[in-house]
Amino acid sequence: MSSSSGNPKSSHPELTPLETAPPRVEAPPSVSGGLPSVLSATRHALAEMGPLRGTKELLKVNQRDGFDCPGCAWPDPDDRRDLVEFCENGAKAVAEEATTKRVTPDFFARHAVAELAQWSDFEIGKAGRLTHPMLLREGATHYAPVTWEEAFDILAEELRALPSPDEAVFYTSGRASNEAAFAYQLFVRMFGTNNLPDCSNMCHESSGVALKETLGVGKGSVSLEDFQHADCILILGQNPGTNHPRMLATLQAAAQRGARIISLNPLLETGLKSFAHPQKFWTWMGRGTPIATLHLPVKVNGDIAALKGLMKLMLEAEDRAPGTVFDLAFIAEHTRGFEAFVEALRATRWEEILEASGLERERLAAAADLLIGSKATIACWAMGLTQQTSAVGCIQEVVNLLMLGGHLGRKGAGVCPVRGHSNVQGDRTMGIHEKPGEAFLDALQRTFRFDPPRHHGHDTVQAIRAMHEGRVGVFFALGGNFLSAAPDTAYTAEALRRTRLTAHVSTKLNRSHLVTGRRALILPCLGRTEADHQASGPQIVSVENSMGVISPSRGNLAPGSEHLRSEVAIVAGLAEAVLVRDPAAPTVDWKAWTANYDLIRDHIAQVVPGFEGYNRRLREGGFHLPHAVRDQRHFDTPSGKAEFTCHAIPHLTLPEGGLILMTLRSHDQFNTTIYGLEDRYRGVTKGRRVIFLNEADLARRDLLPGQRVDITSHFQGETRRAEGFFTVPYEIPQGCAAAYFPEANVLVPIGHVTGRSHTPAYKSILITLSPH
Ligand SMILES: Nc1nc2c(c(=O)[nH]1)N[C@H]1C(S)=C(S)[C@@H](COP(=O)(O)OP(=O)(O)OC[C@H]3O[C@@H](n4cnc5c(=O)[nH]c(N)nc54)[C@H](O)[C@@H]3O)O[C@H]1N2
Ligand SMILES: Nc1nc2c(c(=O)[nH]1)N[C@H]1C(S)=C(S)[C@@H](COP(=O)(O)OP(=O)(O)OC[C@H]3O[C@@H](n4cnc5c(=O)[nH]c(N)nc54)[C@H](O)[C@@H]3O)O[C@H]1N2
Ligand SMILES: [Mo]
Repeated sequence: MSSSSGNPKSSHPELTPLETAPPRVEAPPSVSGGLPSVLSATRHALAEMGPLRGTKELLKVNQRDGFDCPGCAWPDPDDRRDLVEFCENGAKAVAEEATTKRVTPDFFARHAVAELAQWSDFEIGKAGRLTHPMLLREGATHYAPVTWEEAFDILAEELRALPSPDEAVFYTSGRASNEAAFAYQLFVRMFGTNNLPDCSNMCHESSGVALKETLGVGKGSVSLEDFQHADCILILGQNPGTNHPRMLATLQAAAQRGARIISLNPLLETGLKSFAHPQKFWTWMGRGTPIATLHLPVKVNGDIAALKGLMKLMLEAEDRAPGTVFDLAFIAEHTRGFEAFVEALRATRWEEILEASGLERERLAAAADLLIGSKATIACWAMGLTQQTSAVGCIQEVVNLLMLGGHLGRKGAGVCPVRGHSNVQGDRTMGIHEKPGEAFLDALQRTFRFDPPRHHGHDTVQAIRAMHEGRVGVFFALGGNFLSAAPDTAYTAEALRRTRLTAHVSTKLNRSHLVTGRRALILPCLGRTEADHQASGPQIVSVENSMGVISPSRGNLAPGSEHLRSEVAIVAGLAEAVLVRDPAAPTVDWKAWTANYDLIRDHIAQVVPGFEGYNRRLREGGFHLPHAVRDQRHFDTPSGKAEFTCHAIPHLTLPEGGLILMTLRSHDQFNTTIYGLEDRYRGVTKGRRVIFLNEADLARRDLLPGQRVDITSHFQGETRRAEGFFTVPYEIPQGCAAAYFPEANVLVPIGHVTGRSHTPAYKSILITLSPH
């Protein structure tokens, strides 16, 4: 197979257009946050919302009576009543949603779908909020307005006509509230399938799999308070300055009281160099607080080797002075597999470690010293680990490292996968999962008296393949931008085109609305910032952050249009239209659920452990879900112990002259939503179609800085191409390259997934370059 992105006019509506002018490139700044953050946030807020709405909204983010930030999943301090937690990228997320611009039926009448596809993702997003349900009829060139009833009828007609419920796919992005997510998965299972792929499949799935196997719980084991007690904090494959800016305030406080912070990342990200809290005026003038004590510039995909190097050094120190490095009591009482693990570690050769990690032994030794000296270590990670070729093994090596020192179920220590979307963790807790657990299904069966399907459904990559093979008639998405977030853009586009109907519940226009099945629906919904008024009065929803804390969220803005419906109301409307009523069977009163979300929460409390007294505790401000490892040092694995595991160092065979490419986020985007064209912390502005390369790699290929290149990816004899990327010389290990998501997604082979989590290996793509 070979696909290419020319980008070129209408023949490739799925791809982002080429950029003809080169971006501006400067040296990256040495301090993050500070005044530039405030200015950037203010500019976005003013441009989208105007002065009044803008200020009002920013003051409501993450406050007890306000809404949960639609940005990332980093937790809020427990007492947030008198604190306005300012965050530049949170402000942009709010501005993007609370914009006063509108995408009306008139907009769709003026712009054909084919024309919109020529716009950049930035331009598409800036068009504004969707206002009406819209239908793209078969063969039509333009979307036209429909009523909600017509929209539900079309969905019911198509869904009921399927030969099997398994020929429908129901995707979820991680912004859906707990209430919407619970109602949605219930509807989908009553309809008869577990085809519930979600953005988690592309995100932290590897963390869930890795942690469940070794520790018995697929979630992080630390709370925010632990950061006040940690001696050492590892930040692995994560760029918090951009993607979790509020985490920098936590890290700053830790650094100021003397905690050591180690960054393992091919890039020295600006947020990890130094941070000036945008709210603490006196630090603006200064140089900020240094964050990372030590930076390890690991090669892309070299983390297993690096972690083994660190653990080998710890083992050598333990051999020299037994009982001083390892927590032997913890290991004996709570773990299994220690001897085999140590044996494998001893057998791992230093040459292999140094070659695969690209790190010097001295640097590793400096980091190992910090780890050895730490009584409480936290390991944080994000996509730099989860989207590698051996992601599950890599995360399990992180677990090994913590177990050696007993850093689990101890104050100031533990695992901290830092989640992406603001409620991605909650959606999973609510049952958005293509492989639901038996206990969860049993609880659904008991509570709602129906037989939920027991066979597993499609994850994201399987869903794309099934669509491509013509085995799916209807693709429905609760949020997100499936086309642009998924791997292998051209393949995914073809997959979507082969369905009969694609339908998206969305706040804003995106490329997934432009590459469709035979028919397509856009169902516009309320966002987090907007007041949700139903028959019983104003509603609150709830979300779970990255540390298992459930909080209420209440929007306060007037809805962007009178035709918007809440996600709960849309799911309920869909269920009423689609599910065939058996008068004898007890059914869900979907209308009552829509009228009063308390009823949904009462049912959640019956099905999901940890949600007893849900409504009461939510109104008291929220609550922590129990966590067996954190609370009781209990490991819910089959053996009842935390498991040491052994993993080989992965070796990728590069093509001649090849590089390994990671795809990542700029400072000015939220996933596929492009806020602007400024990657300020990497010094690149006014353009996104860039590829970051080591100067030696440029020279070796006779390429100049700022020259345009075409990128070819290689996988099992297949090639894929993306054209017209400007080279940017950058401090990145030799042999490695970086480009932005979603521009580079066309290069990610559909079959290139991490072993057991089936996550696309977005961070390990084998490429070659040629002049454009
Ligand atoms: N403003 C903003 N906030 C966001 C998002 C956003 O797009 N914008 N997205 C949200 C979502 S859904 C998520 S999942 C998170 C994502 O948050 P991150 O995971 O921080 O996002 P990425 O940009 O994918 O960057 C990952 C980091 O991994 C590093 N990396 C890449 N490959 C490797 C490797 O092989 N080894 C190591 N050690 N590091 C590597 C990169 O250099 C980069 O610093 O952020 C969430 N928050
Ligand atoms: N190459 C590459 N690809 C990646 C990644 C990568 O690092 N590299 N990261 C992956 C990761 S971690 C993730 S999480 C996925 C993200 O995948 P998705 O979650 O599918 O993508 P988003 O870009 O976050 O979705 C944006 C759209 O969501 C809609 N939206 C926003 N707010 C709401 C809301 O409140 N309700 C509803 N119903 N809709 C709303 C808007 O219409 C907006 O256009 O992408 C993955 N893709
Ligand atoms: Mo994510």
